[in-house]
Amino acid sequence: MTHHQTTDQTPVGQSSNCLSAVGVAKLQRIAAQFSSGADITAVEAFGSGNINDTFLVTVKNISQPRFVLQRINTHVFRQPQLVMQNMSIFTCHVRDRLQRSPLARRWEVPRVLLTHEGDDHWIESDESVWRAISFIEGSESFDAMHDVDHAREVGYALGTFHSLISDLPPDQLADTLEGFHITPRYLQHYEQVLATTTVNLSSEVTYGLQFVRDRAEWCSVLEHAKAGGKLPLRLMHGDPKVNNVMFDCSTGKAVSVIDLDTVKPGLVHYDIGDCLRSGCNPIGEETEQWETVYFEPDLCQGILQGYLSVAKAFLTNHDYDYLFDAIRLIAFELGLRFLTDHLAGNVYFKVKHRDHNLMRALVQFQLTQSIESQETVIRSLIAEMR
Ligand code: GN1
Ligand code: MG
Repeated sequence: MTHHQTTDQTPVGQSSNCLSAVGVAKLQRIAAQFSSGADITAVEAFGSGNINDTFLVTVKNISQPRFVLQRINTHVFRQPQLVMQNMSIFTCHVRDRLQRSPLARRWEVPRVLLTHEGDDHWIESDESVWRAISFIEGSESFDAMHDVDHAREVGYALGTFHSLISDLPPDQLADTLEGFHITPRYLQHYEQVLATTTVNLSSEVTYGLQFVRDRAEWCSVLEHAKAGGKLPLRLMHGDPKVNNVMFDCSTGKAVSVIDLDTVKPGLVHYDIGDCLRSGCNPIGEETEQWETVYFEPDLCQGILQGYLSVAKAFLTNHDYDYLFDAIRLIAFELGLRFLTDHLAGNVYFKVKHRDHNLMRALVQFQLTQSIESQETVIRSLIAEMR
């Protein structure tokens, strides 16, 4: 069990002890920019994101004793102002909507905290970019799901998230990460990196290369459906992995989806695929025992039931037709992204050791294979829910 609000991390390729890398005094000074004058009592490293650096700040303030401080990874998010602009448009829209038509249960939207000058981010003298977000008190997140009820709640959370933005026109949000989840673009980049890599082509790497080759043609499936007008461009979360869903500590109900960096135009299929690839892998994406990874169809059914209890209202027949491909594709795509980063020398995702991204790639490929081998079961449980 974890207690983190995950989001992405550090300067590209750096390993994880970001607290000592930045320095406590400097962190306290940056945190004070967002604390509205309240004294800072603690700053600790927080969460397990792969891109940004995340800290939990404790302040002497009874109504809001904690907030989340993050250094935005500007190698990944090259226009951090646009990320913050999207976040503001999103949170304003959802707050307004919830005020007009409240849900029958607790639902929270993270708040962007402003600096003393009223800005939504702070630029340090070393040009690092920082922002602060409210901590959802009395909530927690989990890296793995315990049971089908939990899975239904995760699905409900994603459905609620999509439903609350279904009336916000996609063109109102900027594209803050060009090419994100466009699988054929990742494949193109992979081929470029492969042509010049100096990484040792071990048997595991060779296995990965063959795995990609065998699926290269199919991997444009969602992009083709989008280009052919079958799947509409909508707003998406972009990264709804299972530990980005917050649960109320006392009721055990989902209360929020956090990590709003990649809320932008895209396909809801990317989100459904990402939620399922992270939620239905009980061993988790960081295991070193990649051969034992499997996709659990009961959890998949639970997530989809929860999701569809809300999303049935806006999904089309074509949307259902591409659900299986979405589940298979996003696991494969993440494996491809990890393998590419391994071949490139670990320049995008934070790593703890040299072969970390290779291990992560093998985990996602094993998951993809498990999804493929259960195609009939997964397709029939989708068919039953239509
Ligand atoms: C990254 O940093 P984090 O954990 O929130 C990545 C996601 C991946 C995820 C895999 C912007 O998210 O796409 O699914 O790692 N985010 C970005 O754990 O690339
Ligand atoms: Mg993220």
